[in-house]
Amino acid sequence: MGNLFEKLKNLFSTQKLEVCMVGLENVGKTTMLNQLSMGDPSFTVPTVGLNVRTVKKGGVTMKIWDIGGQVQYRPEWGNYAQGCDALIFLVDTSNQATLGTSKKELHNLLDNKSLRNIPILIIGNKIDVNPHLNEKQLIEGLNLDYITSNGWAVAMCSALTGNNITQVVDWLITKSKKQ
Ligand code: G3D
Repeated sequence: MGNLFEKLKNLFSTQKLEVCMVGLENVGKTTMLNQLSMGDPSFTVPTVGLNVRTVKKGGVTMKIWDIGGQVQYRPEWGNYAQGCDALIFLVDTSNQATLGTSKKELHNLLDNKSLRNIPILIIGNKIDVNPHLNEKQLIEGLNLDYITSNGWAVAMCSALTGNNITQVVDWLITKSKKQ
């Protein structure tokens, strides 16, 4: 009986996920948000330095916060990330010159103790541009092996062409919660 009740509860409950998406300016966050909500009657709240959109994927209602990447917005990343279930950190793989700054900002963000257990998806974006960093170079360049308390994964994709976006969606779905 208990088992049946659990099954019925699961059937009628909705899965939800709140995601914070950050990264330096011009890495492709807004393009990614557009790509994720393509074909979805999504709900947008445009604000200066911030986009929030609700999209539904694989039965999961996802609220995605796209936070500005300019220097003045970076200290705010942690405040938004704290209330989220998952974090997306975008990097432009075609711009090796900004990799060091991305590394610094990622580790600054994760120094925040309240983000210790939040799962992170590192997106190596713009792989349609050549040359671009490969996954190994991205992992080394961002010192990801030093991130031990957060579960992290890497997805190499192109927000512009949609290449490998399913990898991003699949990762997000696995982080959803029954409500
Ligand atoms: P941001 O929100 O992180 O600041 P945007 O970045 O989404 O505004 O993207 C910045 C620029 O990068 C845009 O070009 C956008 O089209 C481009 N871009 C985003 N993702 C990709 C990608 O995967 N591949 C390529 N080739 N370009 C991408 P413009 O010219 O409009 O400034």
